This record gives sequence, structure tokens and C-alpha cells, in this order.
Amino acid sequence: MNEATLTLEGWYCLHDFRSIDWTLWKAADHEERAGAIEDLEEFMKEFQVTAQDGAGSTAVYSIVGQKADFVFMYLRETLEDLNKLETAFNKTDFAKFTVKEYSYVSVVELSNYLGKEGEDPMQNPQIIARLKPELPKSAHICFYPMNKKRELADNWYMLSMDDRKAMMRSHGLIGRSYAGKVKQIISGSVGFDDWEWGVTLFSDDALQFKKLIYEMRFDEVSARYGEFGAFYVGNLLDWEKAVEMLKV
Ligand code: 76R
Repeated sequence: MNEATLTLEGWYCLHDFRSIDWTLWKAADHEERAGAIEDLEEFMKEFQVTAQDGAGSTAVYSIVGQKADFVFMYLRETLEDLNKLETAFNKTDFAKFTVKEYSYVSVVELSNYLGKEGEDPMQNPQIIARLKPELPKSAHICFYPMNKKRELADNWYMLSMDDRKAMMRSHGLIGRSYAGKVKQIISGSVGFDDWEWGVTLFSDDALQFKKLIYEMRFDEVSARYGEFGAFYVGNLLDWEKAVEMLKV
């Protein structure tokens, strides 16, 4: 019997990771750099307009380590919107000083393992708010993609709905103990990208990422069935900090 979990989808999501070509940036003259920054500012103005219209949300973070220098995380109504954004960025004068590092395409997802029977989730404003979330301005972000295992002995997709529900309850309990400390956005990417989910966490205290993820490693859903990709961790990059970062 097909026991696929019912999922609810919200905004489409693109994590667009870039690095700055510092050699090129430093070789450019003052005027060229000023023009590129102006172009970047113009491009980023769209983020506020979209947010005010309730048509999406955007997060900008610098990335620590060599995997990338910064990330744009976009939530928008359609895949076309995401495509337009990446192209618009590529056309800015700033983009020629950047290198594409990694991207991840997904859609904000809630699975109803813990949903109440008989309730239409799409009539619940709290659920709508989670499917189309305003991204917080937390000090830190943590992103990684993940799968649920499909091996002979440990195959998540062969488990009964009841077994999966029981395990997800335990997962949810751990998660909830971090309420107020970590905000998580789970986005589904089956058919969209190389892993099954993107996990994006926000917190004002980066140590809470480590504590939450470590605690979950001991929980059966993650201990037995979780497979993880590369982790990206970073710091909020508001406009002032971006200008500071680009000063040479
Ligand atoms: O949505 C809910 O609050 C219900 C409970 C819940 C579900 C269904 C929940 C709660 N999650 C759900 C689904 Mn989660 N989550 C992760 C990771 O690093 C790891 O080990 C795993 C990465 C973290 C850190 C995390 C945090 N969760 C999922 C799914 C889809 C599963 C499926 O459909 O098979 C994945 C892949 C996943 C992974 N989870 C929570 C959290 C936190 C903090 C919570 C509590 C949320 C809250 O109550 O506000």
C-alpha cells in the first residue's frame, strides 16, 4: 500500500551561494567598484518590495569558511520568480566580481505526521504562516541538505506510517525543546535537487545549531535514517556589513 506522507507546500526556495573574486575586486578602480555596489544595492531593493507585498522573503548571510562568501536565500511564489532573481543578479555589475559556488532548489514543506485528523490544514493561519514564512533577521544561519536512508536494512520509505509517525513525534519533541532559540525551515527537494530536503536553521546563538543537531543525531530518525550533505554556517549580512565587507 502506498503510505506516502501527505505534504503541504508553500513558497519555492533558492539558496544561491557565491564567492567574491577578491583579485578582480581589488584590481577594479574605485569608480568601477562604486558602480558595482550601487548596482547590488539596486538589486537588493527588490527584496523589501517583495516582502512588503507579501510575495516572498529573502535572507542574506556571509558564510564562514571556504565553501562560499555569502548566500542569498530566496522564498518566492514560483520557480519562475527564482529564475528571474538569479538572472537579475547575474546581470548586475557586481556579479562579474563573483563566482558561483553552490545552489539548492526546494519548496517549503510541512509533512502532516503530527497533523490533527479531520482538520483542513490550509484553513489554519499558523500553517499558512509556516509555509510562507518571513525569514528572521537572526544573527546566524545554518544550511544543509539531507536524505532519509533507503538501504536494505534501514529504509525509511519501507516503514509503516505508524512507525514513521512515532519516530517523527520523538524528532518533533527534541525540536520543540529549542523553541525560541532556533527557527527551522524544512524545504522539500525531491525532484528538484540532489538531496531530499534542505534544512535551514536560524539562531542568534550559533552554538544552538551544534546542540540541536547533535541532540538529534541520537534520535532514531537521524541516527538510523539521516544522511547529510555539506553544512554552511554564516552571519547576518545587512547592508552596512556588506559595504564594510567590500571595502578594500
Ligand atoms: O512541523 C512540526 O513542528 C511537526 C514536527 C516536525 C516534523 C514533521 C518537525 C519538528 N520536523 C518535521 C519534519 Mn524537523 N528537523 C530536521 C532537521 O540534523 C538533523 O538530524 C535533521 C535536520 C532539524 C535540525 C529539524 C529541526 N524535519 C522534518 C523533516 C521531514 C521528514 C519527512 O517528511 O520524512 C526533516 C527532513 C526534518 C529535519 N524539526 C522540528 C526541527 C525542529 C527544531 C522542530 C520543532 C519545530 C517546532 O515545533 O517549532
